[in-house]
Amino acid sequence: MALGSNLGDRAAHLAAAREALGALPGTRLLAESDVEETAPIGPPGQGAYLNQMVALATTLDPAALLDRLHDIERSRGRERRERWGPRTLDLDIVRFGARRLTGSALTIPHPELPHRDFWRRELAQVQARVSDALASRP
Ligand code: A4P
Ligand code: MG
Repeated sequence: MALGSNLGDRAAHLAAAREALGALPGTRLLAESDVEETAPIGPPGQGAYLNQMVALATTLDPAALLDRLHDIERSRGRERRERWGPRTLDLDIVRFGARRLTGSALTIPHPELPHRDFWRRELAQVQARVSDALASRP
């Protein structure tokens, strides 16, 4: 999952998202990447983003997870105005195991993954941390 914010208290939005994701039914937060500041992609005149990626284990299916993500975004005051416009909180499903979905409501893997260096960096970091966490389990 990718977390992004470029409006308001960006760090607080990401922290609230991590907490809300870990509290979803049948869901556990496995690992998180570092938070990084990135230049905005999209219409000009918006502020820099804080971005982060987290790994979840969940029994929710992708559609149910997406509904929950929208609830969490709304709880942080997210308003949908323009594509790639400024937002308090954006939650995207970047990968869902090995699943592939194509549709207007949900495309997995996320189509922007190949185009965003910061996502690929964060994904590699979070995958390494999931492996470390699993390897150090008693
Ligand atoms: N949707 C389809 N596939 C997915 C998926 N894998 N995960 C649908 C989540 N949602 C998915 O999203 C529109 C619709 O996409 C959702 O309702 C869902 O049904 P949205 O959040 O309303 O609109 P959006 O975010 O403006 O569009 P989109 O296409 O999701 O854009 P992205 O890729 O999320 O880009 N710059 C920096 N530096 N960092 C960022 O994180 N993010 C964006 C948003 C733009 N610029 C950025 C960043
Ligand atoms: Mg989005």
